[in-house]
Amino acid sequence: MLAEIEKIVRLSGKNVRESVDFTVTDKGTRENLVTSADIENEKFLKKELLELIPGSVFKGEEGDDVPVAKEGYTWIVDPIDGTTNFSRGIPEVGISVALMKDAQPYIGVVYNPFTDSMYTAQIGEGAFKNGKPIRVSNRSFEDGIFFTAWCAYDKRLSAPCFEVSERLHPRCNDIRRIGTAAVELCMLAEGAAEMYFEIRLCPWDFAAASVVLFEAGGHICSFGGPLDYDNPCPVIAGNSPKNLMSVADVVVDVFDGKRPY
Ligand code: LIP
Repeated sequence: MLAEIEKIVRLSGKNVRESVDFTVTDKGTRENLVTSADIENEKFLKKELLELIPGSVFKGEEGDDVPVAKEGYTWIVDPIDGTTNFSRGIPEVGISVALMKDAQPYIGVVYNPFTDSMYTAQIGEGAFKNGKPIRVSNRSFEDGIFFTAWCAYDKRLSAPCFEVSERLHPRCNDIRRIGTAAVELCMLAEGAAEMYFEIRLCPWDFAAASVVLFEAGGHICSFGGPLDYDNPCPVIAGNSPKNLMSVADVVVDVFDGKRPY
């Protein structure tokens, strides 16, 4: 099953990489963009993945936001994670496909077609990048790279997100903002970075990468509890429980222990 999903995602990546005359519109705010390539790729992935598992449910960012099935298989798909990057020719994007089994994460595939980086994982079978096993690093917080963002889609939340960065930056090695949660979380899985925080992500941004990171020995959760695979939620991740908690403690303090939405 994983090999067949990888083949479909790789083919979709070729389509995205070769997309040139795409149109760009927004989804309500000037920062929340969608391109015709996103929409076309979601249509392609929906057709191929539903044919792969007849009777499965498809949950996608561009028009297919349905509940995860409590029993059986559900696809959670972001056809282009990092749409703003893609729309500007910044080659940091991830095609993200998760397969849930009885509402639990089962398989995750994240592919950057511009760097030909294929991250794959199945629960209990390990995590891989281009077929080679990957594992989180054992770096300390002080040596850690912290991936984060400042809530471009809802700038009322930007100030506290910057406060989290301001409080953590002196304690860690440095901060990065790549612009695609799926790829950033996979970079934690391969040991390129150590901590992650975003105050508001949708399930299709993190579902596939959460399987890759978990199978690579990483840790990921939401604000004081498990990830929500049905609704937008905060996401905190780390290469170790200690490093994850060092981020979570600051996040909880800055947001007064209350999720802002
Ligand atoms: C994006 C995420 C990114 C986040 C953006 C956006 P999209 O996904 O991957 O990390 O900061 O706000 O949600 O919208 O490009 O699929």
